[in-house]
Amino acid sequence: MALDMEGSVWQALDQFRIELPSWGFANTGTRFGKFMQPAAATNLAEKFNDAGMVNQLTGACPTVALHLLWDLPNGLKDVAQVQELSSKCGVAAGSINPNFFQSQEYKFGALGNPDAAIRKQALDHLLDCVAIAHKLNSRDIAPWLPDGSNYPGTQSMRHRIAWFEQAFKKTHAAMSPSQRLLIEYKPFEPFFYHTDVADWGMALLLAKAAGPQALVLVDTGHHYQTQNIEQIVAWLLRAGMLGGFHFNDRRYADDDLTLGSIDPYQVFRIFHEIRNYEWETGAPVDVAYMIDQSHNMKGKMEAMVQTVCTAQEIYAKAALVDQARLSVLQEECKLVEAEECFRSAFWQDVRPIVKSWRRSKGLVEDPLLALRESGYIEQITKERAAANQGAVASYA
Ligand code: PSV
Ligand code: MN
Repeated sequence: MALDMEGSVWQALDQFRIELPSWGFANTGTRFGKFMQPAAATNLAEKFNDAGMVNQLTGACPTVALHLLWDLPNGLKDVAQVQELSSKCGVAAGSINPNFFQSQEYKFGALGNPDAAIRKQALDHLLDCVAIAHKLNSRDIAPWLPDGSNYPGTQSMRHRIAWFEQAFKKTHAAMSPSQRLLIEYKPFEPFFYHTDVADWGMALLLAKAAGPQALVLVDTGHHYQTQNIEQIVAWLLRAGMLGGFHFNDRRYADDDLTLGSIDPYQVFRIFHEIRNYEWETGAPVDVAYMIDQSHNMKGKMEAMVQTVCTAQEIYAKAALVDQARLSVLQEECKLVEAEECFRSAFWQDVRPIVKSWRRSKGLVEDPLLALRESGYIEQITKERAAANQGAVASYA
């Protein structure tokens, strides 16, 4: 490989940032229940503490995503507490995620509910998120719309599209020029016949209807088996409509497993698509990399640190693709050479170089080991065990 490997990796890692999800530190799990962990965060202060620790260990996570009802149950009134925690823990508030799936009113939809009063309630919630994001200096508002139906013929899919367009236009009008609306899609769950924003095409059209600051959010777990996610990424890049990612891994559906645990090559292919676009255009792509995982089996802190390290390692591999050579090989349709050029970057063991980058930044060389040796997990286990004992594990 002719590239300056260390230089390429260091440069790539210097600019790589990934956002932590507040909910990944709490006792979340599956629809069927959760295995309670005594060290899980039980309130916002603990979530910020944990996020601060992950950032301290990895140096790559300056922001934490907030889920509105879970983290700021009193809306704007909770902003001061978030600001205080941010400065105490050294992590800023990141994307603001509205919640359209918890309230009983949303049985027939939130922004797409046939009842105008419920649509208004949902829109008011989204507008609150814009105002909260503004106060917190958060750039991205990231709505995921669970709206859908379970039985054919029971809803007008077209009417609901119009309601979504109206709501997003109003939301866009309320945003400041620096804010972005990232529209996330998902094929199914909680509804199983139709989901209003089921794929990237629907999210793209809604974003276009909303206005220029609306973009698409790709959650890697929200695709059908064998779907070519990097191709979706390529199209969104081409259209200038890629806003960000929710990273996780999946085997069957939206499994929320740790990034790269099932298919690291998939993550590499996504990162490559972005880096290839940057190489070709000479301009950095402004996409938000965010984690969206629920750790039911692994320890919350270990899973998060492992995820960040994996993201850094796979991003570093993608930085090793010899773009100039690959481009020539593609032009000449040299299939095996092109594939080997591409894959040889993936096969590289970048871990020693990632370690040397960490050393150069004054960070710990091995964040997982440092976490284990820090005593942090023992400490939070002691502090939080009692509060976690009373938590509800079952869904029924
Ligand atoms: C829905 O499955 C989703 O991916 C959305 O991003 C939610 O905000 C998040 O999960 C909650 O974990
Ligand atoms: Mn998501």
